[in-house]
Order: sequence, then structure tokens, then C-alpha cells
Amino acid sequence: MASSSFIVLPSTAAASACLPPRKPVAGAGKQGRSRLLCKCEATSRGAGTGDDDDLVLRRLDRRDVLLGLTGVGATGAINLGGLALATDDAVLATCVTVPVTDKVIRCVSADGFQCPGVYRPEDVVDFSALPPPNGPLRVRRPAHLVAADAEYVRKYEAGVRMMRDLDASGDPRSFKSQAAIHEAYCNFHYKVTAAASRTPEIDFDVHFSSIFAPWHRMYIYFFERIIGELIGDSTFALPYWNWDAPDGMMLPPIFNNASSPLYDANRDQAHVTAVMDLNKGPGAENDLPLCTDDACVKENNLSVIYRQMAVDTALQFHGNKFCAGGTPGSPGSLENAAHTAVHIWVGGDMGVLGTAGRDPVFYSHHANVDRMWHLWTTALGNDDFLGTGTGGDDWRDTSFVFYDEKRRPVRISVRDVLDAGRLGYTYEEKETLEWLDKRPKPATGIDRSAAQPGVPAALSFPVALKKGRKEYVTVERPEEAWASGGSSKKAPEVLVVDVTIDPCEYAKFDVLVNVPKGQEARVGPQDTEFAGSFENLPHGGGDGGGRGMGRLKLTYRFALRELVEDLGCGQDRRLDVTLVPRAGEMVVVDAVRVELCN
Ligand SMILES: [Cu+2]
Repeated sequence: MASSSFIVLPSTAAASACLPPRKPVAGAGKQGRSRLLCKCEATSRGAGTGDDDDLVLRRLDRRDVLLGLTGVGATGAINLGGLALATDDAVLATCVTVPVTDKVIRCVSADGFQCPGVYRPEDVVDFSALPPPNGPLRVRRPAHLVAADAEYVRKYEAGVRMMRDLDASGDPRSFKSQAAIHEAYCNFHYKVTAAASRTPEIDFDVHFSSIFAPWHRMYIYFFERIIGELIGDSTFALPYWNWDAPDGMMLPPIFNNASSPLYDANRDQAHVTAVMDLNKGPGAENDLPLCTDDACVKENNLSVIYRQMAVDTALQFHGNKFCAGGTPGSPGSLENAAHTAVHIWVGGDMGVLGTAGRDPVFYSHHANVDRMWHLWTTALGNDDFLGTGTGGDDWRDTSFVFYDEKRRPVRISVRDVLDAGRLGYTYEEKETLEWLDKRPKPATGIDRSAAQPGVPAALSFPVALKKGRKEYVTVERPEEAWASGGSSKKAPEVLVVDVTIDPCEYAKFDVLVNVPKGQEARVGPQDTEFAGSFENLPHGGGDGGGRGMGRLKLTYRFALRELVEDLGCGQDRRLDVTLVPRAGEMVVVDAVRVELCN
């Protein structure tokens, strides 16, 4: 059903790890890391103008490469798309796959930021050498239900209060030190050493790669153990914010008591007692005008969660492996969807990566992110090790050092944390997993005969997104997909969108597939045509202020296998893609393509 009003881009051949095949590219050496100061201030520029576009594009370092290869102005969309891919190949070739360990990353105290929990290397003990947890499994329960257990809430509050009372500079278990761990690892205070990256030291971040899920599992594991130690209860388990269940789609009340140590006064006060909307940005009206009541918002939320969980491969779920050599980062659906939306919804400290760990609800939010991972491998029966994209052994050998409840620096690796049971905890499931049954259905309100051929084509890549201006592109599907009428779970079809963003800016855009021009407002998260959203949780904030961050290149994959099946377009050679910008002044889309992910 491709209409001629969309620009047509070629597909790439099916490739492993969702990346195009490698080929040598002249001029690749011109790729530089442009460093632009990131002030992390709200931008106040007006609606998009041509000048704004130029400004955004000038900050796009890949463009230097493109200009070096050919005149951008003289090339059409197809050539530009091809060149953008070729440039990606050059970047891929520089990917260094040294496993991230405490030997190759180091925290740098600078710009007012003090690295928390400094330790002497000779004091580090391996987690695997410590006695395994004994006693019953610690059971993490839904936070909205533990309110009825006054004894539990009292103990939890006592533990957090004791953490807050510990000496912030002398005890790595203090609440302030614990919060600073997240800031250190997500505001680019850690550097990958030159030896490991074979380049000058580069920034390290636990987001935008398959490190996201295991690192956060480690982080809240030790946080939980510290509380248990302080209150003298080794069975203590964090409550999880059950935001994937309709009854949990609100800030759990135990966090909204101003006299409790679980309180954070900086949260968005308009949201602390409202039903959470995973499709709404800060300060914005609901982006999707289809909802007028809470029940509808909750249904939309369930669709968002269905989409993040119904991905077939570890690469889609966890994102790319971390590459020290400059390959674009890639968050998985676990990170990019509900996780980011909940941070944004809470706002305040939670709304910026640098300060997120200062809000006690962070640890319950991430307990649910962790539970989503747990469910993906258990209830949904998926395999973390599908393919090689998440880094295989590099991933399992990735390790970090955290202080444990006994104030010992402990080296813990990804392979130590793949099974929650081996860490001695589990999740109590009280609510049914309603999202499991929320596979989106084709929109009923759109007129499919209303395509408007003849609308002049206007899109060439890279393109700077502007709120209020939708972008239309038609992409070709891999022959393997259309020739067999669709794709398989083993090699599912995905829509790959390459973006360059300002890491300090909140940014969001929705992606629609096969929606005739002008009918976008008739399609919402419950509809098949809504492929999903890309959303960036801003870096910055905190003591270091997020200074010195450059532009960030990311790749995100939108699942297409079920979408194509449900729209009955498995034999079509092309898909019409609409990008709907929602927030952000500095988002550049570098390429859009369809690949088979295996
Ligand atoms: Cu988070």
C-alpha cells in the first residue's frame, strides 16, 4: 500500500546483529568525535525554521564525512541513505570489543563531582568467591500493595533513614554515595581507558547498550542488601513499582508521604497522584488525543508494555553490545520504552539521569525494570543469548565493582547476575500480566483509500526533526521477508532508525507504519500501525552538571514481525513510515531502514 507521497529508500541486505554488511569506505578516517558543550538547559528556540535545521545539522559530525565524500546538496535521498549506511560500516569496523571491567574503566572526579566508593584494587573480592546466599529467597513485592503491611513499611523507611544518616563522605553505603553511583555511571564520569579503546579515553555510560539491564540489577541488589544489613533483616527485599499492572500505574503511595525518608519533594507535583501516562512527555498535553479518561490511558500503557516485551531477540530487548570504539549506542526495548517514560513521568530528580538515584522511588522503579527482564526470560521463555549482538562472552565477562553491605568492594560480573534466583531474590506476582493479551490491532478509524499521490517528496537524510512537522519515508523490505510473506521469530523484521541526539535533551518521536498522510491523529498506541516511540531520558543534572557531553549517535529497532503480520502486508515490498516528532529540538534522523534481526 505504498503511496507515492512517501520517499523511497532501499533496504539493506539481511545482516547479522541488525547491522549492514561491512565494506571498506574511503574517507572513514575523517570521522571525528566532535565535542560540543552540553548545557542541559531547556531550549527556548521557537518553532522550526530553516536556520534551526542548519544549526542542528551543522552539529552532526557524520555530516563532515558525508561532505567529504560528496556534495550533499547534489545528491538525492537514495544516495544519501546509502552513504549514511556506508559511514556506519566504517564506524562498525572500529568497534573494540574488550569486555568492560574495573580494569578498563575509571571514574574521574571533576567539575564538582566526587567519585563515590573509591577502593584499593587489592581489596576487591570476587562475588563468585563469596558464599552464595542462604536462607529463603528474598521476595520483592508490589509497592502499591505493601502499603497494607505497616511493619514492612516501617522497616523499609528505617533502613533508608539509616542510609541517609550514614556519613556521606566516609561510608560508601550512605544514601548519598549510593545515589552518586548512578550519577557516576551515567553522566560520563567514567572513562574507558585508552588501552581498552585504542583511542584517547572515551566516555563510558551504562545506558544505550546491553549493559543496561545487568548493571542496574547489580546496583539495586547491593542497595537492597545494604538496607537489610542496616535493619538487621537479611530477608529484606525492595518493593517493586508494579507499573505494568493497571492498579500500579500511579506513584506508589508509600513514596508520597512528606514525612517519610522515601519522599522526594522535587517530583512533578501534577503527577504524584495521577494515573501515569507512558505516552506523555513533561509539561505536554497528552500527545495522543485519543484518550479522554484514565481507563484509556491505562490501555495505552499496557500496549506500550506489550510492545517492549513482545520482541523476539535479545538484541531488540537488551540493545547492542557496548563498543569502546565509537559505534553508535543502541538501547533495547527494556530501556527505551516504559523505563524511560516512567522516569520522565515522575520528573524532578528522576527526570534526569544525573540525579535519578536521589529519589528513593528509583530503586523500586528499577526493581520493576529488573522484573521485566526476569519475566522476559522466564514467563515469556526468551533467551538472553540469542545471536551474538549482545556481545556473547564479552557481555557475560563484563564486570563492575560495588561496595556490599559489609563495606567490601565486590567485583560482580554479568554472568553472576543472569539468574535472579542465584542472587537470592524473586518477585511475588499478585496482579495478572494484562499486557500479555494486549497485542495491538489494526486501527479501525483510518481510511486506507485516502492515500494522496502527488504530494511532493521532501525528505532526504539526515533530517532534523521539528515538532509539528511529520516526516514521511517509504522503505523497502528485505527480499527474504516479502518473498516469504513475513519474517520469523528467529530472524524478525525490524525497522532500524539511526539518530543523532543531544544527550542532555528530552526527546521523543513516534513511528507509524502504513498510515495514510494526514490521518496520523487517528492512530494510537493500541493500534498495530503505531510501531512505537523513541524517547531519550536526559543526561546531565547532578553535581557535575553533565558538562562536556558531545552529540550522541544511537540506533533503535522497532519490531515489525507482528505488525506486518497483523496488517496483512507480508508480501508488500515496501512500508510507508511516518516519523511524528513529539519533543526535542536537537534530534537528527540519519537513516531509516528495514532489516532482519538475527
Ligand atoms: Cu533508570
